Amino acid sequence: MSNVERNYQIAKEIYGEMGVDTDAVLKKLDEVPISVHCWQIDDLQGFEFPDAAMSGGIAATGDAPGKARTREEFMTNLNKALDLIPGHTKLALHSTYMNKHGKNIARNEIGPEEFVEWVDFAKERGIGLDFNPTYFSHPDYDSNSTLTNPDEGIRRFWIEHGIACRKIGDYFGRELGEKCITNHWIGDGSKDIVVDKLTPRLILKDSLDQIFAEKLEHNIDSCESKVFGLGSESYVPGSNEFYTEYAAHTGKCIVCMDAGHFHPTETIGPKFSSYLAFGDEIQLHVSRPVRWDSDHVVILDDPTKEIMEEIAAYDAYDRVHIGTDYFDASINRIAATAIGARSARRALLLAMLRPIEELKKLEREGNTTKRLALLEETKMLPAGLVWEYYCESKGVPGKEWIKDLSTR
Ligand code: RNT
Ligand code: ZN
Repeated sequence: MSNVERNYQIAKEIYGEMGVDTDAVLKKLDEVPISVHCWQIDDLQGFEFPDAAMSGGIAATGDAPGKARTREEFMTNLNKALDLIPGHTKLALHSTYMNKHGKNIARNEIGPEEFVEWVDFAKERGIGLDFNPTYFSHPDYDSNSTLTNPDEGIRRFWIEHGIACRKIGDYFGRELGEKCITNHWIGDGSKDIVVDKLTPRLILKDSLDQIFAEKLEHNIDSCESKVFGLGSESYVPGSNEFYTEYAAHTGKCIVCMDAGHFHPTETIGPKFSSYLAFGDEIQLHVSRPVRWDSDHVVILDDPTKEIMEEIAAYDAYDRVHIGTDYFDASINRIAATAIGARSARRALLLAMLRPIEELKKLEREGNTTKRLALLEETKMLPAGLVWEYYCESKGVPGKEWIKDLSTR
């Protein structure tokens, strides 16, 4: 018996005394998909415009060496990162990771052909795919005004892009036998005071109606809100209220909540149950807001734990879709991808290891003292031993992976 296995047996016993079956937890933990974003590997550069600057309220800061410069480097580094991430994984792509095969294809003309290699890759690795239209970082367009643009020609371009992308999502879902979530985020908004906040929202509503007109069997659309962003400090038409209303009234999409897109003291976990109460699904961007930045690498912090606790409390694993979203160019990008995704799954494990039934029972009985006591007592149980065993049993390195991180 290895040390890791021996330690696990001890942990299993301790959790067992609390009424938690660690074997069952690990089986479930491994099945719950976490959608890992691909764009930490190259600071969201993509392959469409390899030299273009990013624009549209999105910025990766830092000068760590090792940003992937070619498709080959990108794939090598992505594989290295995925090798460090246990559990059922989906990979979230942006449209800019297309392969134009040397042709001149505009963003509103893309189709499955530009993503064939990604489907092959996903099949080989046994992972799912999620998708994101890229309504920003286009050298010819102002990213602050896409689906809300009063210019019909420009708005048409972005609507066509949205339509093209969800068809690609449908192709992913069909090919891989696991539904694709196509997430729509726009950076539209205003730096300064806006008097008419209604008109852009009416235009956005019409754009979404056009994008979502066709029902697609293998694709789910989500719309990601933001309260403010870089260059949209004063007004963002795509707010949480807007998309929540849109989803509720049309039933054509679900809402995506990014942990960094709310007021700085607001966390997203407590919001989930309001959506679940109406039978709605939700997409998440697990991220880490720091001051004005919404996208630091995910760590095992309280808001992340709270997100997973809320999912585990309602057994809502198939209704709340977990995805990550962060980009930090100041540290090794392969490691960053792995750190964030591992931390997200670690938070999920911690949440699953709580004696949820017992806690709910105490709550129903009104024993709030014992509820608090139990919550506190469970915090220092040996979850780390369970994690190490989980990694070993999946053939993914446990904490020893950090030995290889010799340089930044
Ligand atoms: C931006 C949103 C969005 C992006 C990705 C790259 O504020 O969070 O999800 O980070 O689409
Ligand atoms: Zn996001």
